[in-house]
Amino acid sequence: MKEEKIIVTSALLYVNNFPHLGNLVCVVSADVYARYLKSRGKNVISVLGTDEHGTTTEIKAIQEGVTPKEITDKYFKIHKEVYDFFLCKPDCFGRTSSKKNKEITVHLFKKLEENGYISEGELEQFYCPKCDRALADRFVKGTCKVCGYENARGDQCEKCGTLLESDQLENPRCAICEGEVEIRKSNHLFLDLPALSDELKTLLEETKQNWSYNAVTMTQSWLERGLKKRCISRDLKWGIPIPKKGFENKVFYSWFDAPIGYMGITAENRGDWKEWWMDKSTRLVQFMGKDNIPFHTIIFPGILIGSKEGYTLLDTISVNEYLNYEGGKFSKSQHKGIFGDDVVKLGIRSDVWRYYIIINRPEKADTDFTWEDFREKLNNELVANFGNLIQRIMVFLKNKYDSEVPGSVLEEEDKRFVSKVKEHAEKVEELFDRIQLKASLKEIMKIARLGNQYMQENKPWSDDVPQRRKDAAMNVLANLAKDLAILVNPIMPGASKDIFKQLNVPEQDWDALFDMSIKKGHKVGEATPLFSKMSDEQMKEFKARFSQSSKDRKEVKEQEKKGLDFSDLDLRVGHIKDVEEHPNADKLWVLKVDLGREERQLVAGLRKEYTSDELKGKNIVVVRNLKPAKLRVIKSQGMLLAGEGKPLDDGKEQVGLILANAESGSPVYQEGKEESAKAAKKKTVTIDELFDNFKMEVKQGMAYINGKKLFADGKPLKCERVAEGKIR
Ligand code: B3M
Ligand code: ZN
Repeated sequence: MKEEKIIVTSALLYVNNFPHLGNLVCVVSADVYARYLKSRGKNVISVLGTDEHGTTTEIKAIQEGVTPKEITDKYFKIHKEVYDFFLCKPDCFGRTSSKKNKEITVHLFKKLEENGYISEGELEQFYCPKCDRALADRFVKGTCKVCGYENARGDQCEKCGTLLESDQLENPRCAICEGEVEIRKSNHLFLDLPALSDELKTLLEETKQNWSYNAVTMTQSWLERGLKKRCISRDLKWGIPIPKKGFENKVFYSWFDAPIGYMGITAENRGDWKEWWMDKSTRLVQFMGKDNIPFHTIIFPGILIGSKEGYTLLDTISVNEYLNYEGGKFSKSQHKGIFGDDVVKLGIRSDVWRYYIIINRPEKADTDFTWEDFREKLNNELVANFGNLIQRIMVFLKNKYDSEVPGSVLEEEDKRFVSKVKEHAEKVEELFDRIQLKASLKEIMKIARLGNQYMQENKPWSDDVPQRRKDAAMNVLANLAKDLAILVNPIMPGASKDIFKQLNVPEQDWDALFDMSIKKGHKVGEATPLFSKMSDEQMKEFKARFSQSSKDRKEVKEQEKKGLDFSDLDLRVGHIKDVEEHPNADKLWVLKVDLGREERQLVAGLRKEYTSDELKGKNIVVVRNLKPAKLRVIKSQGMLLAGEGKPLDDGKEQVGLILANAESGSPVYQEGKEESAKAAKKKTVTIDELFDNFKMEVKQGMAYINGKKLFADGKPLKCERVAEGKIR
């Protein structure tokens, strides 16, 4: 018989942000399960990677003034480092923006079209006349009619969680330029899910015994309510272009190509990818968070079934609920929670995090990360129970036996102990098989507790215990350490490796369990503790560093009051395209300024100092994140920088523009701090904040902020007409 093939996948995390501990639950779980299967000698490949398309990336790119590709490259690297740190070792690792994924996505789309599962239809959609683009859901912001939140996104209100239809969004505006939007009609493509619903029902019925409860209920309710045609095109630039006439300016919805990414990533890594993915007998096991369910149980299988090419379909799905942080959601912008990049720096070994993620795995309900709980589980379980047992075994072998494993005939009580351990180990196996990872780890910890008890009963340190008893017990315990290294390997591969090394035996797989292969006379290696405890102070320090309790929040607020720094300012080079008189203020010009990716309207009080011809065509500097204001009814979206002071010849005071010799859109940075231009900027800065926090001057004709010279594209900013003065 041919050996069964198994593919294990973890959800492909969005690559426009730092992954937090909650995101890592499914990544680590998939890795644990794949490692377990490998230890069992199964024929398995694990797939992991990054989800790179979609609106969030495109918006972030616009905000940061870089290309979506640059954003994804930057975060792809960060994600890779985080997965490495967490010892997640996929066999196939890659990105949904790869060439292979494009090919496969386009291929599947064409098959779906051939088979009649794609239709065209018109959608009413927001359109920004100023940006000249149709606005995909998240490019629209407005006030949520349900809760009144003013910055609700077009698809969902982040505050109350409501999924918004476009008519539930009051006062809609463009998320890029904050301008008013119109409604226009736009042509889109739809996947005919209703036509696939019978086959999707069959898939559910045939495999649901392998699905976690939350996946079954949600999928059932989707199917019962009746599937709708699903729009698979988007008016975005960043994504996989749709190869169809009339859709040249559109890309696939990122949830269309993201799950196909599992195949794309396999193809990136292995020439034989079709042998895995085009074989109905391959078992596909998928791990993810609960918000991803219908995409994996309905849309992705729908795509695969509709292609009629016989792809491997979902067999087993393990969906986790959310891991929250100290009673709330993770939020990088609020400095709330632990993010992958922080974890890497804390000096706590990866296995501890993996242990904690699994022992606290949100399987049936959301769970909470708290630093108290983390410390307690680390100190009282991992160190005091598991680590302690291994440490005691190793230290006794060294001190009492000169590092040589003793041996003696096993007696009744030893055999009883071993068979009890075996019972628990069978449970571990059964629970791993059912992907009950948390319960499985608890069972392993029970074995360690039994080991500690057994050692306590046989007192290898005591002179009152007969030597043959002590020898038998130490032999059993040395073998137990090896068995624990095998059992715990999927969850804590680092510690497992260390135990094998300390025992001075090669790393072993599941089938070596209970083989008693460590024999009398075997020399063991050095004993070193596997984990160390976290002190109360350390815990408190971490807590203060990462949580925003109300006290911390106050501190941050105060800090904000203390001042902004240069990296909070978003200064850009802008090209003056057009100049008009302000209709009702004779000191003001209304400028149209090109900022590279967008155009802004600025009202500037320069009519006394500059003619419109003198302004037109100049490359100036704009504070891009200045709170928009209305100056005599005309909206001003930013402020230009001008100097005011004495000219070179020491003549009369003048006003002169700060000019840049760089392309529009280029970020402005302080001398030697080019990197800071890429930092996340404060959302908006008010005029008062600007003048209260920054010392802005002109010295020898150059522009300075807080004593540092300003640059754009490697060249210093100059002030025309003014040599010494201030910037206003
Ligand atoms: N990127 C959602 C997430 O990061 C989404 C998963 C895609 S799986 C193909 O949680
Ligand atoms: Zn706009």
